[in-house]
Amino acid sequence: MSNAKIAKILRNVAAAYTIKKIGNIFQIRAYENAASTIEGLTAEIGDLWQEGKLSEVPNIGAKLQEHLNELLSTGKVKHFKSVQKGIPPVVFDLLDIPGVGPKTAQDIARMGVTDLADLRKKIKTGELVSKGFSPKIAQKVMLGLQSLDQQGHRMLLPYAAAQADKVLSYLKKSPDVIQAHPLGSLRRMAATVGDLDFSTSTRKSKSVVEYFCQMPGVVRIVDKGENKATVMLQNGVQADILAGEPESYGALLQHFTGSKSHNIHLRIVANEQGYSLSEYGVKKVRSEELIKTETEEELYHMLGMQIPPPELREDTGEIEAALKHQLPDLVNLRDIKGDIHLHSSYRIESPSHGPGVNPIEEIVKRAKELGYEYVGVSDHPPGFTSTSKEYTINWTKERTKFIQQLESRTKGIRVLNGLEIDILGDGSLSVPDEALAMLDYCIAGIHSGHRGAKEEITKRLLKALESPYVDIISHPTNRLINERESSEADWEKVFEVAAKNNKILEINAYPNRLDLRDDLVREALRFGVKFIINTDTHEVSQMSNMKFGVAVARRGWATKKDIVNTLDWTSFAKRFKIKE
Ligand code: DGT
Ligand code: CA
Ligand code: CA
Repeated sequence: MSNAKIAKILRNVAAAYTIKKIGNIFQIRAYENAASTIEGLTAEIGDLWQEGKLSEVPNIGAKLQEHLNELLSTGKVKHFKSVQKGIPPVVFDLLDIPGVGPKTAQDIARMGVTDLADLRKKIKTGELVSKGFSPKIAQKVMLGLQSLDQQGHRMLLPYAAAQADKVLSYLKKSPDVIQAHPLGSLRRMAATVGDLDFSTSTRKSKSVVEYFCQMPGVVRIVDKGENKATVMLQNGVQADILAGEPESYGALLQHFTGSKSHNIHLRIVANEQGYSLSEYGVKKVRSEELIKTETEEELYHMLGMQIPPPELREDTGEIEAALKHQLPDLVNLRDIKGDIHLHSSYRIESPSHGPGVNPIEEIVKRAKELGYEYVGVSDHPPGFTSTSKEYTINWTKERTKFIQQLESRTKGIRVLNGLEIDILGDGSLSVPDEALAMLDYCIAGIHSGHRGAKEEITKRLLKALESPYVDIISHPTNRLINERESSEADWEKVFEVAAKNNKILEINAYPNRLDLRDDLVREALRFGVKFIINTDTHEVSQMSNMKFGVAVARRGWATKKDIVNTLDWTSFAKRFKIKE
């Protein structure tokens, strides 16, 4: 059972609780949070279950573990069934439409709609409206249906990487395979990946293709030729292989890395120089003579270019820059000196935000293992909306003391005291200034009303950027990949003010966020905006997601000097006005 399927089952339970008005808000949130967590996992939940590691997954409590155990061993859960009893199944399909909640879904079901196709028809023909359904809502539902179509089923990058690793280790076991690489959008580190692409260098293309098709987990061979094949895997992932001779492996790597638009442009450049490029090698157009390109480097050098890092190969100027030998020196994972958006299990009383799994001490230990010079814990504080001002101030005081004590007895790394607070509906902050003044740094983010009008979102962000206490804006667009679109805002204005006020925008490395998006990173750089790459970890193993955030920065053409957590401790402390 795929992670997406399990997440959907949990969301259905949350919806059923809401529809039947059973359970409380915390139970409903628990199911929703578990679903989001599972969607963002790198590993298959079924694998974790088999390895007895369900308890290590954040947001999955004891009761839920029991339910998942029943689900994965029997295929169904008695409790889920009883909760959903009496609700027409179509309601749960309708909930997949963006913008359709339990109430609208029920209204639509009551009109006799049987499935999504039927709904589409009944809106188009006007049947729904003629039966008394609100024309305004019908129009909204239609838009939702359209964006549902566009969503498709693209994999999150870390998930794709983990699945590709399995295929790759299988390929490398074949004695006929000289080299094997995962290519396509995965090598370019795009935020989502449509299908997996593999290249192999071999003297025996046909037998390698055969070997690939016999891989455990292949449920269907979609297409098979002499040197290539496409298969469908058990987990619903499609994988392509392209095999070639070692002498022209460079051309194969280049071709199958893409992107398509990069390739098309590169072929034009090659033609202008009298060459013809293809996945099979490089030829001189006149003589038809094949030129050896064992490596990708040889191929690009032959064209008189620098080698564009795969992350840049989207034909957005990298070919021109490479021809002029003016490619930027992109930031690298090894440049990163700290991670300061991390959630711990420190006592929080915030009904809308979940805590992390691990105590602060474990986070610090992991940060040391990663070789960081500093680490910052940024829990969600109790906000104005849930508690009194005095309570928040006292809570922050106590936590500050706790972290300062931990810092004073910790060697080899600096431990920083931060919080991730909310930018409220009117742009004000969820925590009083007296509390913010105690912190080493403050991250502020929008955590509600993401679908607000462009002007509203812009106003909220701009107001937060004017606060002297705010250092960083977390996950600025608030998109959740495959779930929620980016909020709309006047990004140019936001970037202009961020740069002017010396504020930092976060590149959030969490798998289904990767936010600020790569295209906006590039735009923000033009305004001189600085970034920080954080993992937004809720369980320590997620601290390894840093590389995916770095990939976003690279895809946005960012260099080391654009990213503040590449600074060493002394410079970082100065930047944040923290006592050294
Ligand atoms: P995806 O799978 O949608 O995430 O994106 P890609 O980039 O992995 O695309 P895919 O799997 O269709 O193809 C892999 C690479 O093969 C692509 O990045 C470039 C190359 N390629 C595919 N189709 C064409 C084409 O029509 N022309 C050229 N020149 N290259 C192509
Ligand atoms: Ca692909
Ligand atoms: Ca492909």
